[in-house]
Amino acid sequence: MSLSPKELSAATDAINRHQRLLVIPHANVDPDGLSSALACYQMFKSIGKDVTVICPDTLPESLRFLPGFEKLEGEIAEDQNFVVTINLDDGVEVDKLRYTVDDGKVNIIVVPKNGKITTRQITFAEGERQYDLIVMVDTADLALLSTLYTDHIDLFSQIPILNVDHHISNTRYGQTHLIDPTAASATEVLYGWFMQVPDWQSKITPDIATLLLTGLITDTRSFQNPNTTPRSLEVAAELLERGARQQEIIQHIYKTKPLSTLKIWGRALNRIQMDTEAGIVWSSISREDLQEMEASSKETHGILDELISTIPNADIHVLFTEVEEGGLKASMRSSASIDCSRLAGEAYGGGGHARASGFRVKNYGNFQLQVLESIKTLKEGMERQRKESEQATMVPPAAQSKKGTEVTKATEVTKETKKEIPKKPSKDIVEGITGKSDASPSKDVVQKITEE
Ligand SMILES: [Mn+2]
Repeated sequence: MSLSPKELSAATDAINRHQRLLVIPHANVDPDGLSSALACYQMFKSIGKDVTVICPDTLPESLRFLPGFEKLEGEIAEDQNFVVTINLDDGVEVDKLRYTVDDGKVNIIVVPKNGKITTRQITFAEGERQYDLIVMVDTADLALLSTLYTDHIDLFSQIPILNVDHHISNTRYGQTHLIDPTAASATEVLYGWFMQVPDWQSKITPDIATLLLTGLITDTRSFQNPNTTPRSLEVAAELLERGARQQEIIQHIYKTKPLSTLKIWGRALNRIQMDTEAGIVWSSISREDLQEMEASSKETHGILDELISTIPNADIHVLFTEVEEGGLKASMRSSASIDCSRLAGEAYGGGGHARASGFRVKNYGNFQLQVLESIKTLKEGMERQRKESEQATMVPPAAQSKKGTEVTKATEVTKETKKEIPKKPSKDIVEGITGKSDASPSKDVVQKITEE
């Protein structure tokens, strides 16, 4: 743990000195971000704070098992009240309060019971903000909040920020920092912090332990990634002792897929086609398939990896998906002998990396015929590349320079594959977000006034 006692106590102070906390993880939220935010929510609630916890995306349905998931709000309610104060001196009493709105003006009508109210008794002020501390978790930079930040820049510049993270790239925005780049997950940082505060230690419930372990398991890909340290394993063991429900996490993160996803995978695997001579394996999902399975085109994510592991011996693997907005999208992977970025570019103006690329076709009459047409075009492109490399091996200098580019591309590929693999359960279900803003305090006040 590379956090100093000074840093830890500064963070604890920040929490103790504030009351209305706003907890936010990064957008494109992942299990570590969301678990960290929910763990903060539960811990700070239990010590008597008012806490609002935000999920900057549509709620990922696959993480609904996380304790406190239903507390997540989608929008920052940024009501700043404008307060009109009437000084009730000279024994003036108020009988009624009304307001009217007309011609773009609000008239606040104060009916005195006795006496008279004059303009001299009236003062104005901007009311308190709804939050007095922002707790950012797992977020290397505020820009990663995307529109949640750009829509509320004032809020982020006026309210102090406590920045809790484990990314080495953290830009240290905010006033108080709790950043430990040696931690495998943001939840590991949180665990170290919570354990260090005597009053909080005992408040790590099995629910909070489950949240903290979720971040640790997912950010290390079940302790497979090199960021796993002896400390991470210790933390995991301690969390289990504190009642973290490890089986529940594994079940929901790694073993649960919606029925529609399984059906659409089944359809794709059933449709595998192969041209052994050309070295192509492909499959296709039409719009009718998606409708029939009640699936979305996003659920085809991951099928390509499945194709590759099912039939590894091919030079390219392609998955064609007819997308909702019209046209088709092709995702492609290749062996080292084919540059599939070039293949996609030459054929349909697509692109990507040497071993992972894609392209789109907008206009066609029949999807299945277009798939066959595309396969034919790709085959021609592969043929060209094979001929070229045959020629290149016969001319040493050209071959050498080719080798050079091959190497740089290979490094890109690793990055690309890494990018595509993360288990980021981004589902598109919006629920209960819009309803919540209705409950904002300002509205309550208005209702009270009208009732009277
Ligand atoms: Mn993380």
